[in-house]
Amino acid sequence: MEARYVKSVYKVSDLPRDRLLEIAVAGKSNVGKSSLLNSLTGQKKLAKTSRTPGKTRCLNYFEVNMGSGKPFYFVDLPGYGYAQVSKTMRKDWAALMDDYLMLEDRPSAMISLFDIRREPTEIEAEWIDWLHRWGRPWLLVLTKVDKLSGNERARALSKWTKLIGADGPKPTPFSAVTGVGRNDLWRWVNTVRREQTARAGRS
Ligand SMILES: Nc1nc2c(ncn2[C@@H]2O[C@H](COP(=O)(O)OP(=O)(O)OP(=O)(O)O)[C@@H](O)[C@H]2O)c(=O)[nH]1
Ligand SMILES: [Mg+2]
Repeated sequence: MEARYVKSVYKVSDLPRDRLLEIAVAGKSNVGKSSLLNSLTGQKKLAKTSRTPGKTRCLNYFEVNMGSGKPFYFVDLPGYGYAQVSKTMRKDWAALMDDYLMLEDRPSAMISLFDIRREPTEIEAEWIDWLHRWGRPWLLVLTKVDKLSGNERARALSKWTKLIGADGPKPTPFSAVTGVGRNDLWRWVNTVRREQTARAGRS
């Protein structure tokens, strides 16, 4: 497997036009989006990670080549929800994210990240409702599970499972530190790729 940085997109008119499958990674700033991509690809420095939240202001495209099948993109989305950044910056991100998520043809699928230590709020419930209505494949990933004990982990997992509901995908616990959840994520990504190939073959 090979992964490489392709480009940073600041406005939707600059999106790549090659129509490759596109899997977006979304979540609050500091939740571990870039760390997850580095862990999945086994390249520690692929996506920039930072202790300072809110650094990423654009969509970062990474092309992944699995050796078989078409290459696809992982898209590292800008993290939302940090008060430290200026109002103008926040407005720019929100506009970019809105434009991107309103597109008819992308992303093809979404990995939505939440810190397993945080209690889900109304905002998370609304986001999950949106994902249900969205109609494309999505997965909810609970990050930083290495920070919790087994009991705490189980409790958080059941809370999120309930919030997603029986008609949604099971939440996937993940740690960029221990590698927990990596295989589950790859399995899901490959299912999405297979479904996409099958759909393309039919049309
Ligand atoms: N313990 C632990 N720390 C993690 C994990 N994933 C990320 N971190 C840490 O959390 C911080 C933020 O991680 P990033 O991957 O940069 O988060 P991000 O979501 O890309 O943040 P933005 O780009 O600002 O939106 C870094 O200090 C990481 O080392 C994890 O699974 N376990
Ligand atoms: Mg990041």
